[in-house]
Amino acid sequence: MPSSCRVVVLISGNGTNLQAIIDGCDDNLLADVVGVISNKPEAYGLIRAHHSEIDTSCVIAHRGESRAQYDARLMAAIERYQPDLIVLAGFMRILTDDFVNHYLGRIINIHPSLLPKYTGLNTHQRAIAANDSEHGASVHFVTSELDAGPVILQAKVPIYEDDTAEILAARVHEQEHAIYPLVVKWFSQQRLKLHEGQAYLDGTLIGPSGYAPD
Ligand code: NHR
Ligand code: GAR
Repeated sequence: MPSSCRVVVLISGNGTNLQAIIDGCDDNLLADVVGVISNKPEAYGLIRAHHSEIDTSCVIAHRGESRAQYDARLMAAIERYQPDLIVLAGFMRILTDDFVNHYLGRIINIHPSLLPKYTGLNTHQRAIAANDSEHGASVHFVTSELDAGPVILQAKVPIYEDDTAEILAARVHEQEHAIYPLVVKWFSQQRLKLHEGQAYLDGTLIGPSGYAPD
């Protein structure tokens, strides 16, 4: 990445993480969101992209289409932008192994839990139901094993007694908006690498709970 890192963001919904990344890219000129792709035409994140004059595409799943067929169309849409980095930001479709392996080391996700806890969906409700005292979000490299790629950075939040899933989600979201742009910046600075299934920052192995300064 000699000049600015070209970033494509995949969304399905509101796009508040997309917004945080757009705003972060405006502040540091290392990364540039060159395209936003949604699998849902009604995703509000598409409007956010328009407001920032970022090109958008929609890749809607056809009835009866296989996951491989969908992912091939998604890949074609992505390739038009010639990205250096693919960012999943509330993208709600599981991706095939072929897709993930094509972009291995260049695709990251933010997941609303302290991985490896609570992979999959409804994470906030599950953390409350388990009586956990803390919860959070994890940015990780995407690998073919769902939500199991190496963690890059986590943020923790407390869970209080009266929390509902909505209140807790809002607390987690605020932290997501802080950590995701930071990870995009590290990647753009070429400080972040995936090597043999493990994540490294500045050549140092990142531990299982993500980067933590000494
Ligand atoms: N794909 C692979 N291969 N690996 C990962 O780690 C991935 C991935 C695709 C998306 C995001 C993930 C999350 O952060 C993500 C990580 C959707 C589902 C899901 O069950 C699960 C995890 C994630 C995203 N999706 C349903 C499906 O059948 C649809 C659910 C819906 O539409 O509401 O694809 O949590
Ligand atoms: C975020 O909380 C993200 O962690 C989560 O969806 C939200 C998207 O919010 N991702 C998943 O649940 C992936 N399965 P946003 O659209 O406002 O960025």
